[in-house]
Amino acid sequence: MKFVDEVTIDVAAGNGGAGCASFRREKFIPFGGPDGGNGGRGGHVYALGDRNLNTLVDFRYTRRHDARNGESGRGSDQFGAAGEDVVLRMPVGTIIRDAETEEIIAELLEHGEKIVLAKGGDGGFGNLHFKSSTNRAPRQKTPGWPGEIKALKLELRVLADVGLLGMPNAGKSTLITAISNARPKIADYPFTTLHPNLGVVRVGPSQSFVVADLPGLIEGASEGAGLGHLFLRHLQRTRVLLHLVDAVPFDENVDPVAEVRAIAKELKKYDKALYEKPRWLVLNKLDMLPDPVERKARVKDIVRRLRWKGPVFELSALTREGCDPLVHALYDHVSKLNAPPIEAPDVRFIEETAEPAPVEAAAPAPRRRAKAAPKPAAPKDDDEVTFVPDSDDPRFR
Ligand SMILES: Nc1nc2c(ncn2[C@@H]2O[C@H](COP(=O)(O)OP(=O)(O)OP(=O)(O)O)[C@@H](O)[C@H]2O)c(=O)[nH]1
Ligand SMILES: [Mg+2]
Repeated sequence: MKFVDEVTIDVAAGNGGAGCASFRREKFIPFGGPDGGNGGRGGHVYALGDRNLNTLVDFRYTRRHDARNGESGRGSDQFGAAGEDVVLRMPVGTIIRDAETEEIIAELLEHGEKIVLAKGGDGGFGNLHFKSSTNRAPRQKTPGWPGEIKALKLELRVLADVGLLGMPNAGKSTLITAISNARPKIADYPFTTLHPNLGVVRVGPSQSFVVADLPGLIEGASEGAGLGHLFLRHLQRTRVLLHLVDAVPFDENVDPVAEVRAIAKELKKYDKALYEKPRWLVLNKLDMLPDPVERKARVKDIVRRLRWKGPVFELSALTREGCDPLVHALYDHVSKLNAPPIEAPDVRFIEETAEPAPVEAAAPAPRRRAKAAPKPAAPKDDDEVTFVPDSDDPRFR
């Protein structure tokens, strides 16, 4: 399916139906009174988050979405029916902006999240609404209110915990295939991957996180080289970036250190916040160096020349060597950030345990008071009420 992550659409909610001015007319019923009903509400346009969708392609072909108008009111006390609503299903992770002001209207972050994009107009009042004791034959009626019309820009940013970043052929798709359930195309030519692929990594029965495999990024992407750099938006919601590098390039002239620097530069050009996100270095294709001494020297050399301070992982996505420690480290990192904040203890319980004495001392007091002034028994029934004359009342002296 075609992957589309940016579209502009128009939505129009329904207009409210007009109110009706009418009078009851029947044989032998003179002055039947007003019976014109109100108009119905126009249909709303909603957006609904759907985790089963992963592209905005449907909106590329259908650009305008109109809800139905409300029905007009009719005579004989008939109110108009409300217009049918329109529900637009969008992938989870969609950002909805006003196309003119660029202001964010909503972000769909959960499956089933429903928000109103355009509100339908209210129906007008029929003359029945205006009747009163002083105005018994009103002829007023009002037209319905117009529905909202909006031009919207939809942008999809996939929701993933971990993003894969690297030059083409670094082995990003091979890595996501090795650790998750995703099966993207893998080939030894650049730009095999053309759109983001998501994969769920299962660490335990109920422990998992989501990884996003992205197309390759190359130097000059900000000027449009390769596939450009706009797909980097899909990394903006991730918790950590895995910077994959082919540590043993086939071509002797290719320097992995220069490649890492080039990608970091492109990242900075696209978005400073993305550049400052936690980024882990993953040295891939180390199965090409079977000698442990040589391998160690290569890793050390790359890390030293990069002056890399963050975490470094040695990997072979093809043989799956080194994948387990990486997956566990990622899960620890992601689950720590996703964990709900620890709630402050309930103050009521703190007070109770700190001062137990006053509660005991105060306890007998109400019992004594109850003895001194016993409550008169409540009368069971109205018939049983006995009248006790009040001695202060002058009428009984
Ligand atoms: N020897 C070896 N080859 C690998 C390893 N990982 C990936 N490859 C090979 O490298 C080539 C490119 O792998 P991909 O996973 O398609 O690379 P990619 O980063 O997704 O590339 P693009 O989608 O084009 O950006 C394939 O031929 C893989 O078989 C590895 O750990 N060792
Ligand atoms: Mg790929």
